[in-house]
Amino acid sequence: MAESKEKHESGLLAPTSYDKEPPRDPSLIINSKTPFNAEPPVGALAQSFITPTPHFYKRNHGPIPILENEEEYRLTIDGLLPHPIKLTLAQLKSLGKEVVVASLMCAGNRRTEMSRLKAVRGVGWGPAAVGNAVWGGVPLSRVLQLAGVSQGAWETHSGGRHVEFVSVDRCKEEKGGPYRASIPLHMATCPDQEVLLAYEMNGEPLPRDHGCPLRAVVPGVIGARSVKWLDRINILADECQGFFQQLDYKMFPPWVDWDNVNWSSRSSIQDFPVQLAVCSPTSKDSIAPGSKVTVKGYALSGGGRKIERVDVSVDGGATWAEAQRLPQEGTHGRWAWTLWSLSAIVNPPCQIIAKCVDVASNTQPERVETIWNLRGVLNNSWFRVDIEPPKARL
Ligand SMILES: Nc1nc2c(c(=O)[nH]1)N[C@H]1C(S)=C(S)[C@@H](COP(=O)(O)O)O[C@H]1N2
Ligand SMILES: [Mo]
Repeated sequence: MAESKEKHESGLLAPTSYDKEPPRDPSLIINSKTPFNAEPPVGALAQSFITPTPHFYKRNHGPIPILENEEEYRLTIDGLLPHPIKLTLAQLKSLGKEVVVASLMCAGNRRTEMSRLKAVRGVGWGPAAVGNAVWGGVPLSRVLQLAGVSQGAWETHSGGRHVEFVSVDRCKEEKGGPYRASIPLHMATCPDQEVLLAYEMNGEPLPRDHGCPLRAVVPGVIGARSVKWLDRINILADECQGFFQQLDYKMFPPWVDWDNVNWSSRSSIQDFPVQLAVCSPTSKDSIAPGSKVTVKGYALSGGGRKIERVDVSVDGGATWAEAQRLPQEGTHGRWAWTLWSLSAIVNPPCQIIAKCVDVASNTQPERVETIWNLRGVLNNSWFRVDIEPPKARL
């Protein structure tokens, strides 16, 4: 089909069908095949501070774009600029590489758990729509400065201006148009926010599933704003008007449903809240009463807030102990998750519960009921795992 060969200004091709998808790790749990949405078994996550790329969750809204020739790639920067500018990958790389260790998390992480209470719309996700990677690329603030958009000078008194990332993938929600999303201009121009235009993931060129050749990585913010396969960046007077910014990824109270939802009444989500999961044991592990187990998991918070404390109960909340936060490898800033563990004697049947607090003393809600929302986003309620003893042999 000629259409499937349509090349965008960036040199990226956007297939209309799913017959040219990249190979994927067979251990991934597939939540939707087309578009491809998958997460690793949750137990794999607590095994390493850096999530190996094959195990990193994959969240897509259309077929994966293709770059046939790296030299043809062009990133356009446009919008309110007096003249659009175009940059090759080599030009972007010549601006100097920075490395940021940052966790990405989908706003739909733990959606399946929320939908058990009452159905929500959206792809089901377990607790592994999150990962921590080493991203290599050029700081967005540096690229914008080159384009003449610097901190302060371009901001209005009321804030308001945004930086929009536009891809080429064909999304149903955008009626076949590309995925796009925006972040506030002050976030994009501030070097301390460490927003990257990444061309490397875990020391390798960005793989196709994760945005080859160039993606935004917006640390501390829901994954939806870290747009993959960048075609262009627009400086806008206002927020992006696309589906994923206006009609999705907003948080509503539990009493709002599809018959009375008013999307324009709510802000689009940027920073994610404090979140955690128990990675092991899982409810599939039967454990003999009196066994010593190591309870392990991840915890993270948005906006660069580190984790201050992780509390664990192995008796359904009757008693609590503080988990040990694991020392993290190498140099990293404030955007990475915290892995934690606690050894305890368990007496199944029992419920393991974990909850955490970030450095701003933000806590997690005890019950999912209090934060149920129609799109099933930001389920950060206390994490509960029911453990059964082995079945008695007859
Ligand atoms: N172009 C494009 N960018 C995108 C998406 C997409 O479907 N298309 N999905 C977003 C969402 S919702 C998430 S959670 C992250 C997932 O990134 P990953 O697949 O590298 O884990 O990418 C974001 N960027
Ligand atoms: Mo997402």
